[in-house]
Amino acid sequence: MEQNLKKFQKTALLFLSVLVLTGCRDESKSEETEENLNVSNDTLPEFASEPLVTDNYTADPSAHVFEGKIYVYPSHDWDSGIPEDDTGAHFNMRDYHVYSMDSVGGEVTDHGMVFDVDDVPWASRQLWAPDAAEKDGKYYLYFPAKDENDIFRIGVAVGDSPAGPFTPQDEPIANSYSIDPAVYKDTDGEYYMYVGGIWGGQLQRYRDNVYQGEDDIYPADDEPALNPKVARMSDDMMGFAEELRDVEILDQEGNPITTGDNERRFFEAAWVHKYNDKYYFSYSTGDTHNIAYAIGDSPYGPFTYQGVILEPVLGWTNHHSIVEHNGKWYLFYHDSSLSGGKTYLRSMKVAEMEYNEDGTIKTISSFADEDDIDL
Ligand code: FUB
Repeated sequence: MEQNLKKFQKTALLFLSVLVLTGCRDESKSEETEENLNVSNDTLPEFASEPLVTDNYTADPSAHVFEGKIYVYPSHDWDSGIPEDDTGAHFNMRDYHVYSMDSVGGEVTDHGMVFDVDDVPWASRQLWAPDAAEKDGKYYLYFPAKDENDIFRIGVAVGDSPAGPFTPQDEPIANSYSIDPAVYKDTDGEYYMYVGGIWGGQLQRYRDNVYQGEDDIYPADDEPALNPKVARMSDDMMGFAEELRDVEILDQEGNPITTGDNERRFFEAAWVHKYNDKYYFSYSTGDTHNIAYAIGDSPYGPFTYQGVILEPVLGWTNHHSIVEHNGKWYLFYHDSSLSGGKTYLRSMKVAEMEYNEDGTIKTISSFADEDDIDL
């Protein structure tokens, strides 16, 4: 009973802290108050780890082991002065940097800017969360950006080194849409791209892969939630080998997670990894700020919901990647600690991730001690 009360108090404190420090953002998105936050650092709680980089804001870190090192492909946050709105216009990123480290805890190398939005012929703005893949000695950087019609598409840029530079292609990937590409290389050598994000990520504007127009359309609360999408990549890694299909996320009874189940339904930030021959699909729940995960037997799913990998961080968004290096598993994520709580100025961090014996993942907190959260 006492333990339950403590857990409730901790959760309530954390929730309040996120609301206070990042602004109240409710489901209806009607009361956004988080722009131009000026939270002084002495109001911040203690964090479990430090930002990996402090001379740039970095978010949405996608980590991979290439050539024996950990390479990280983050978004590059900056303060562009664009006011906040419900489409996420204040996330107005315009270029990418690539980072690497020999191992977690080692020096982080900034390989510099690998391309700018002006280098992408089809893109107009908002270079959001990228990911990278290697095949046959070539490196592919996948990224979402808005086209001239303000519609998110997925682009690809190609290079000869994991550190870049990368040359963006003239057109986005055919039949691509929405945001947050994540490319998973399966143990049989096939590659799969997962995409999708609701609200600013525009996934709600599509049905059966067809754009329905600018109006946002959501299923009713008791209907299955909008699903992320997956497609196997073509041999040349420049496109899809098949149509995008739904990634189903089920509850333990085998029923689809519903739209109203905000604690568990998919919002954005898909990632897939394999552990003990099982596929783990992890994602952000968005307005409930969790990194959740579900397990399945195929890269296509369906995936059965298991729980939370990372609790809400300081800042509205939560976005991660998972990588194994030197026999340990790591969760790369971001929070807004370095900017004092500005939700669009984030910093990438890393934590070791551990499994329980049954293959479930131990939940991680980005705070040193949630009891210490100082409101
Ligand atoms: O960084 C811009 C967007 O914020 C990403 O695409 C989302 O996943 C969220 O982190």
